[in-house]
Amino acid sequence: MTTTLITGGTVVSATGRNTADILVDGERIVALLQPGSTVLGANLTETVDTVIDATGKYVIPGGIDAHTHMSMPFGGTTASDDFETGTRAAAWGGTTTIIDFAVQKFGERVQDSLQTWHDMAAGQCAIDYSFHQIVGDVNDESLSALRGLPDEGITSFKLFMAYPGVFYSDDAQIVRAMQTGAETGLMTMMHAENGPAIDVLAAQLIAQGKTDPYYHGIARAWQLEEEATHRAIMLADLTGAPLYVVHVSAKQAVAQLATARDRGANVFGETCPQYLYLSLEENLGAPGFDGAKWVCSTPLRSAQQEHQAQVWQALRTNDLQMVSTDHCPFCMKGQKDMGLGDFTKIPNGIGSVEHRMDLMYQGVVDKRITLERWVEITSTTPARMFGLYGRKGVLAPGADADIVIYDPDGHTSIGLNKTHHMNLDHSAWEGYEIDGHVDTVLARGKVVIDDGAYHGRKGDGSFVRRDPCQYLT
Ligand code: DUC
Ligand code: ZN
Ligand code: ZN
Repeated sequence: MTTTLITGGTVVSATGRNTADILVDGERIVALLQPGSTVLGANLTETVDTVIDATGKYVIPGGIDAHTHMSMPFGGTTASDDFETGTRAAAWGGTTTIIDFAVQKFGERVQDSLQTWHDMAAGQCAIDYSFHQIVGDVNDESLSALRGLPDEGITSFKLFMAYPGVFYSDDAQIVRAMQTGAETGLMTMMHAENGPAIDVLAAQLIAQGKTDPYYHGIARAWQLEEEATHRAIMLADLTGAPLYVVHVSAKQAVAQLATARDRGANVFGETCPQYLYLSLEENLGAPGFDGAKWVCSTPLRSAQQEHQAQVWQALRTNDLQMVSTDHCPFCMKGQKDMGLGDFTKIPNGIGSVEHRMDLMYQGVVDKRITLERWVEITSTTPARMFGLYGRKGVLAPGADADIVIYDPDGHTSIGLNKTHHMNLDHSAWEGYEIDGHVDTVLARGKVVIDDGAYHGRKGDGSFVRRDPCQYLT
């Protein structure tokens, strides 16, 4: 077993920071020590295999991105990152675990879809991974299959109130699935947008000749996110299901979640970097077809309506608990351009898996969140939310040695194809400058990123079985 000592860094957790050395043996952390500690009279720096000097840097638990879609089939095409390229890019950005979505399509068995995702990921990943289960066809058979998910190490499933005819579940299906989830100890994850209403508005806009990417954001109006969020909360209340609302973007949806949480409901919400930084006007409304880069759902919201500030505030006050990416990349050429002349045909999704840790660190620099909250919303809470805490999301003896050494004096220019590692012909984040830098990444004890180079291999990452949500009694 290889031993590694990370010395002199500021170890940051969700609750505080202090100077400590971290001793890693093989894949696990074995001790946090006073700097310069000796063991049986010997200085550890002389006895371990590798010493990493983290002086002047932050040492944090590896990022956990709980919402990615590698190789996701969508709108007649497939997300451009597969498990190999997507997890390697994640590692570059300081993310050491992803939770992706196995997709049950209409007419398919849940078990078969899960097996398909296992087959796609096995032996391909640079970092550890797990799955949520998308249920795209709620029926007696799929509900029965949900009951078997905990035995597979999967403790969450996702429903869609959007995309009629594709992934959509109606209210009757949602109630039945939530009842099953509540009985089985599964977290219900919800894409909360009123899909049938969106489709009416979208068809009307197209008929009026309003075909540009900008109108994607008009069709998917905030009222339809607020309404669906409210309905999901009420159905969760009715059935006793814990609820996790994905990719929250509208301030009105945030308010719905806050109200439910204030009365003690087991309701949680995530947002994504795009809803904190990007907007309907500037991005979806970019000249020509460029706005297609930012077509994702829920959509970017209007800067004039101040959604971004409210979403940042909700992150600060824990009305929203965590930040995932909803990484679902599509190239402009050959994929997004399927929607030239009709925004409804643009595949929905943005690629961000590489940039989440940096983009959220910029929130620390800009004084929107604290350093500890950065760790909490990107690692510790995702671990707790999805049953990984103890093994992931924390730097403590016994935990996996998933460790990021982050340089607050470094700099990251996010940019063009040549300077990111996602399988994308553009960047939705081109031009973003970050006042910090991911220096070194250890994934289960192995240095996978250091000195601007990737040292990992596909197959380094393994499937991780999850416990139920650790916020629930
Ligand atoms: N939203 C996206 O932007 N892409 C994939 C699916 C989704 O809900
Ligand atoms: Zn979604
Ligand atoms: Zn998604």
